[in-house]
Amino acid sequence: PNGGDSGTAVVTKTRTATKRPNMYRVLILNDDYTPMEFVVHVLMRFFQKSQEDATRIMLHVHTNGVGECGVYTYEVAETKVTQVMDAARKHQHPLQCVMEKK
Ligand code: TYC
Repeated sequence: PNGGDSGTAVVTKTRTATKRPNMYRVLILNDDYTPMEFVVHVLMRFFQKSQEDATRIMLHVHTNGVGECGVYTYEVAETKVTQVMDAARKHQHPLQCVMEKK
């Protein structure tokens, strides 16, 4: 009657891509030599922090040894780390910046 079709249908459901990307924390580390003003400048320039937030983060790192600059996708975090390390090297400061998976 229906041309030999056994009646089995293939149903394909599409699913909206909602997978969240892996996120990475960008951290700066304390050292004894990098000037406080340079760290504040870096936080304002590369992490869009206000003067007040930048100062708060810098003092947190100065006191605790490490602090968070922001959380980004892999490529953005990698770019931020490179920008900070390049600026530090250019000014001959030992400031260290790293990223870690959240
Ligand atoms: N400890 C530095 C000083 O006393 C200031 C400093 C703060 C350096 C934060 C690095 O990530 C840093 N000049």
